[in-house]
Amino acid sequence: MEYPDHGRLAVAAASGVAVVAGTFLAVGFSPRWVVVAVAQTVLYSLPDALLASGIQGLGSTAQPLLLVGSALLAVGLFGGLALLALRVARGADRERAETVFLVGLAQTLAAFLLTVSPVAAAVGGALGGAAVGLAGRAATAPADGERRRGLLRATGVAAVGVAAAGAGPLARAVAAVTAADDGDTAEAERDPLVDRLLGVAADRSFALPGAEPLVSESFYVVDKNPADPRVDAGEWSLTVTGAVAEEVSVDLADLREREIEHRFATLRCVGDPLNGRKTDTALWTGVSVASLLAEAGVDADGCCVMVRAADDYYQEFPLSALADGFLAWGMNGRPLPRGHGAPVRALIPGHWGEINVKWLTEIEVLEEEATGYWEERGWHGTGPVSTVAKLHHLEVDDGTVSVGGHAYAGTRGVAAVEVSTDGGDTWTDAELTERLPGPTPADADPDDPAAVAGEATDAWRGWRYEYEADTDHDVVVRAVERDGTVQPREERDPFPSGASGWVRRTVHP
Ligand SMILES: Nc1nc2c(c(=O)[nH]1)N[C@H]1C(S)=C(S)[C@@H](COP(=O)(O)O)O[C@H]1N2
Ligand SMILES: [Mo]
Repeated sequence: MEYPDHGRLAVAAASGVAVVAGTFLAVGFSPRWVVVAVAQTVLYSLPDALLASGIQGLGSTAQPLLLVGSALLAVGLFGGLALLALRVARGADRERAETVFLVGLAQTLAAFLLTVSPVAAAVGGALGGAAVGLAGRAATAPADGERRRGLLRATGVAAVGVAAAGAGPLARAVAAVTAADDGDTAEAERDPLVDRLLGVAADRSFALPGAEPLVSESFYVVDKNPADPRVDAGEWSLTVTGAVAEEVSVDLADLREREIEHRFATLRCVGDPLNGRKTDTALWTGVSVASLLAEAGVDADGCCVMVRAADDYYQEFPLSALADGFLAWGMNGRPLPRGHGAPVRALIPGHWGEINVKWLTEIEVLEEEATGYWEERGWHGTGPVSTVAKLHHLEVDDGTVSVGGHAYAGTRGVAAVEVSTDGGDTWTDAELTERLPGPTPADADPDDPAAVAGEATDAWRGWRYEYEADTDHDVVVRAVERDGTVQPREERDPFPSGASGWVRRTVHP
C-alpha cells in the first residue's frame, strides 16, 4: 500500500504515540507501562556513577525527567517499528489491512518483550495498528474533504495518546509532592490511641514557618522506581530465608496477631543535602522484627542480611541492625501509602533511609558480606546516620531574629542544639522540643498517661532560638549528642556517605 512519503513519518509517529497511550490505558501508571519499562531499561544501562548521584541526589525530581525522556524514546521505538513495517509492506505491495496487521504485530511483540504484559502488548499493538489504518485511509481517500477528516481522526488518536502519555509523569509528579497521601486516601476512622499520640506530637511541636512540625506534613520520597510496584496486601508475604534453622513465611494477618505497637521514627536519606528536606518523621504502626528472626532460628551472632523488595531492590546490612528493626504497615494512623512501601516496609532505627526497605518481600540471612543496590553504585549508606541540626526557619522582625528547625542524631539522641551568631566563636543553647513519646503498645488505653510516656529513641527534636541583631552576620547551628559528642564541623557532600558540616545562614537584619 502507498503512503505519501512526507506522510509516512507522521503516520509512524502517530502510531508510536498510540502504542504509548494504549499501553497506558491498559495497565495504567505501573511497571508494565511501556514508558516505565523503557525507563527501567535506561536506568539499568546508565553508567553506575551517573545513577549514583542521580536518584538519591535529586530524588523525586529526577523521576519525572526520566519519564518524559523515556516517553519520547518509546514513541521513537514504536514509531520506528511502524515505519519499518510500512517499508516492508510497500516493498511487498500489501493491502492496507495487511499493513495494519503487520504494524500491530511488530508493536505487540516489541511491547510484550519490554513489559511481559500480554494485556499491555495487545492493546498497545492494536491501537498502534489502528492509527496506521486511520492515517492510511486519510492519505488514500479520493476527495479532499474526506482526506482531511481522516487526517483529523488520526490526529485525534495521536492527541488522546499524548494526553494519556502525559498523565503518567504528571501523576508521578503530583504523587511526589503529596507523597503521604498517594496510597489509601480513604478517611478511615482513626484509632483513638493514634489520635492521642499525634495530638501529643502536635502539642510538643514549635510552630515555626518554614519548618515541619514534629510529625511531617509532607514526608519525602526516594526510591529507584520510575513507577512504584503495586503489591496487593491480601497476597503479600514476607519470607525469612538463607542461613536459618527453618524458613518462615508470614502474611499480613500473621503479623497483625503479634504485639502491635506505634512508634515515632525519623528517616533521613543519605543523599539529603546538609540543610536539605529529605529528613522526616512519622508515627508508624507495626511489629518488631525480632520475633520473626527468632522463629526462623537465626543465629544472633550472624553477620548480615540481604533484604529484598517487590521492586527488585536489595540492601545488605548487619543482622544486628535488622534485629532492632520494625515492620510497618501503618503511617500516621493510615495504611502505609504505596509510595512509602505498601503494604509493609522495614524501619531500621538510626540508619540511613536506604536500608529502610519498602515493598518488603524477603529477608535472606547471609553468612558473609555482600553488596546492595546503592553500594553497587558507589554509595556508603547502610550504616548509622550522621548527626545534623537543620535551620529551616529564619525570620527577622524589627531587629529580632528568630531561627529554628530540627536536629536528628539517630539513636545516639539529640541532647542539645547550639547556636552561634558570631560565626562560631561563642555558642548558646537553643530551646528544644520535648522528646516524642516512646513505643506504645497498640492496645494501650489512650486516656492512660502511661500510653504517651517514655521517649522515642530514634526521632528528631525541634529547636528554636531568638536574639537581637542590627548588623549583617552569619548564624551557625550544631547538634550535640546524648554523650556530649558535638556534630562534626568538617564539610562533606552527601555522596557517598552523607553530608557533614554545620549549617550556616547569613542574616540581614
Ligand atoms: N524497595 C525499595 N525500598 C527503598 C528504596 C527503593 O528504591 N526501593 N529506597 C530507599 C531510600 S534510598 C530511602 S532514603 C528510603 C526513603 O523512604 P521514603 O520514600 O518512605 O521516604 O527508602 C528506601 N527504601
Ligand atoms: Mo536514600
